[in-house]
Amino acid sequence: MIIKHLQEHFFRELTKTEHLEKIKEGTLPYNRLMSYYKCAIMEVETKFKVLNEQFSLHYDENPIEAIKSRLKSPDSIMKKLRKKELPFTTDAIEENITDIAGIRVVCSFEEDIYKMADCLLQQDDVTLIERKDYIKHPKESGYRSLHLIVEVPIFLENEKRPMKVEVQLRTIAMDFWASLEHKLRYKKNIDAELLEKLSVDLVDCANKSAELDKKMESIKKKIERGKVIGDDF
Ligand code: 0O2
Repeated sequence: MIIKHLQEHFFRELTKTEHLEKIKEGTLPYNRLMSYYKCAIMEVETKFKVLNEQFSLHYDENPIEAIKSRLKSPDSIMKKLRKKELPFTTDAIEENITDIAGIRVVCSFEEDIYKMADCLLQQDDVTLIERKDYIKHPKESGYRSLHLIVEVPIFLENEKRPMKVEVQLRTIAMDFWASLEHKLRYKKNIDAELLEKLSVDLVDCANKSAELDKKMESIKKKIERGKVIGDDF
């Protein structure tokens, strides 16, 4: 009786350890890949910080207000793989999901967005994979931002590895709008009629905030011209 009990206990412990080993084996390549994406985020983030520093030194202006970065969560990765009907493998992740590493660059003015994007893309270790201009062509929701998928090398101990990073560039106003709209998009159990009404209100807000961006930029340009000419404007 005791022997049987011990045998069962031993077997349970054995399967527990085997299970743990299997999980460890499975998560190692995933964790490794995620750490590569983290390195790629650091590389691109540094590029933007350097550009901001240089603009501050040469032109006495800071085109970048904030830089935010995130690694896509395992949950969101799983959802995306399922949606695309892809296997849960690191190869499938790397080949098909381009926004595992995400960087959001928030600028004060629209022209800074294009300036920063051009400066990044001019660098000889940056390859443009895809560009989506939702500022010139806003989404139906009202969403505006410039999206770039770029590939940058990360330098490991014995290897140089190209990694994809999604860069979203937007103004403060675009960012403010997108975070509010994001709240609505992910709100569960919201009444359909209210959802429709709020979506219409948000499109209206997006148009107004685009107008505001334009007006502020035109004032900024007049101030700059005024600085050079030295008279009133
Ligand atoms: P999260 O939580 O920000 O990561 P994709 O689904 O990425 O393969 P798609 O639809 O062509 O393909 O990508 P898109 O539209 O170029 O960019 C997707 C990302 O842009 C989203 O990521 C959002 O961050 C942002 N985005 C796009 N459209 C909207 C919008 O209407 N409102 C807001 N608030 N953000 C938007 P995720 O993965 O959807 O979400």
